[in-house]
Amino acid sequence: APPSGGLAQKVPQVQTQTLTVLSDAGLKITQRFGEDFMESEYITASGVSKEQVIKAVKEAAHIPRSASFEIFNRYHLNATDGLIQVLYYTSIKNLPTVIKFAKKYVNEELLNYCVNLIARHRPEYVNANIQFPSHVTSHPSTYFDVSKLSSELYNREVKGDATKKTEPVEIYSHYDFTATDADPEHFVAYFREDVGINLHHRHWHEVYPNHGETDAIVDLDRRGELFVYMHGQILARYNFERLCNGLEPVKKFDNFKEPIMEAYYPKLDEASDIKVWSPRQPFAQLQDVNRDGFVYEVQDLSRWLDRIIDTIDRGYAIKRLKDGTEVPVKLEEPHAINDLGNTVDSVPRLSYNSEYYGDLHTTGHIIIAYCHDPDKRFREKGGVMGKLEAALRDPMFYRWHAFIDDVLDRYKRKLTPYDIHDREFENIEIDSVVIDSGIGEKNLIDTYWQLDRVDVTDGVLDLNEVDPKKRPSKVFVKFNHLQHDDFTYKFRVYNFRSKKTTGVVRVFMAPAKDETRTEMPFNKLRRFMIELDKFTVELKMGLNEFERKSTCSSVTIPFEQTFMTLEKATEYAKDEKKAAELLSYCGCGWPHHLLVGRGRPAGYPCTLFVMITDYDLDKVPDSSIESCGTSSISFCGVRNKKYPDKRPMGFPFDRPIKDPTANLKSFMTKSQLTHDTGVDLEPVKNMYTTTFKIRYNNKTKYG
Ligand code: CUO
Repeated sequence: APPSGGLAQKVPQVQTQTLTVLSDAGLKITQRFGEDFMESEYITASGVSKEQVIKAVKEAAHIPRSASFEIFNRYHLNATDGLIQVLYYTSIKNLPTVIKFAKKYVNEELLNYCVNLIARHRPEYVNANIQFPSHVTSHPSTYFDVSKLSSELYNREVKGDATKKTEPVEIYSHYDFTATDADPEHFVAYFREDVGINLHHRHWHEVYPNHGETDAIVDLDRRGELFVYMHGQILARYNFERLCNGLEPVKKFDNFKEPIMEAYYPKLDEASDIKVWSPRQPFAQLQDVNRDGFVYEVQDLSRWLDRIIDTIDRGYAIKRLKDGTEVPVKLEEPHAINDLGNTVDSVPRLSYNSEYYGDLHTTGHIIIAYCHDPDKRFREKGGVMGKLEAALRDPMFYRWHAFIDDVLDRYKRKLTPYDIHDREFENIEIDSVVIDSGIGEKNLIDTYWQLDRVDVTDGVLDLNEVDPKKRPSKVFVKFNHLQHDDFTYKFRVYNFRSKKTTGVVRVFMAPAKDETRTEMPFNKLRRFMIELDKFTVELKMGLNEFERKSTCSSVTIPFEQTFMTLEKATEYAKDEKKAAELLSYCGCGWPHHLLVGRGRPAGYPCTLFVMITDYDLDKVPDSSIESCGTSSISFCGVRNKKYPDKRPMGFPFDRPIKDPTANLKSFMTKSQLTHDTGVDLEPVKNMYTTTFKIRYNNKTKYG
């Protein structure tokens, strides 16, 4: 039972709100499963003491309930360490009690984060393929314009008859309600403000947190490298979208004194109307932040940056050991990119030296999030850059991450280019690859808008508190998002070996030309390369003709998974067969509706690149690249297993080639040279490239 006395008096009690997002599907389902598991074999013998629970809750309660919990804010994160450990190690039987107890005292968003984190990591949930509902279903006002909902419900209350009151409510959230095309940045708002990509981003950081004392949660295989790769891929995709819309690629933000031209007015709130996110006007400037008990200095960004650049250039890091001594460590493959990613992010437990290299990435997020009111003289809340679930909405997210990406790419630029042994899979030849979307013309994909709806009942009505006879049975939000036709890749591949063999097929795309309508040299193009798919294929001797559906992509997850409701999650949890089918089914993954970018009405020319590598060399013991899964192994790995591909992430585009003028075609020759200088220009036949078009239709289909 919860203790009485000191703690209870210090912390304000929960305020009851009916029409805001009070109910938390994450918590609800944990309680439910907690009860279910009481009877099951999952009961663990281990547990934590009552004193440990109280200590952890006290620490977490230092963050006021009225605060907007920010995952990029290390003061907030420090407060979660104990609670995460307690939730991770307490027995499943006691979990509901501990959560209920913490809920009384702890900032709700903070607790939600901790619960989600353990939901992603506790073996009991992971092994049983337990799904948790999507954050949008419990917090719709964070993603949609739900302002019409209260008037809708009020009108019913006043005008409606008794029967009407229980009918489902449907409100429409316009997809571009935050600005107009007078602001060129708004051309790509449909991408930045897409609900699916924001959900993916939040989920990714819950799967790969950068803080905490629990190794099982933090010290995950190739975490730092995946941080670099996944965010790099978001940038490549954003740049593709910008080029489709006639905008230049995003400009990195590396001059901390420069005014920020890009404004952002989010018009959304977090969970309740008292936590509205603040806008940022054009020409804002970074300033030291000193408010709410936390201090961040702009100068620190420059200090840490210099130290990181110095480390990359010298090839040695100053590693701090547990006993406090410092030793030089050589930056070597394959570990260095992972360690650098963890150092820049930064993960105190995994950084080379968090005292020396600081916290470059997350501090940037927070300083940008507060630049409109750094000392709180206007009592303003933070901007979206401090929040996982909304940071991608802000144009500054991409400028900041283009900077971070460039810092880490500096290391990649120092690596020896791949030689023929890295690139070639001898006697495997790709004859052709064709994209077929079933419209007659090959190598053409159509895009358009799709009207869909999501069930947010759990997020807007606390069902336990409202009389079922008086509340709508369901609440839906209708919204538009970009969509593309499903398509199939058709492969013809020869295996000239003397036995059958397994290959890893790696599929990428990029814009055919840059913003100046010029073909890009390889060393520029490589950072525009978008991973579309990665899968294994058995190649018999001779000719192999096989197909792969776009819906199988190793990067994306299906719509229903991005928008998983509590109802669906519960249904899956109860049906063992279904749960088994949905192996590794989880909300982390790029939304499938954005597998490819928007294109242009006349058809936007793109480059398709395919490479087949040797599975015997690439495979990872105790992990696997699924043949056609519903999870995003490329962006999220495999739950509680090793990252399933031994190659550096983004291979073969993760590092430059020697000749700065060489293009993709040259990269695909044995010598990698542009001009015939008497050396071998023979093609590497396990690689293939062709062009295709994405045709944008400005019309809406119904989902
Ligand atoms: Cu995901 Cu800056 O890391 O947002």
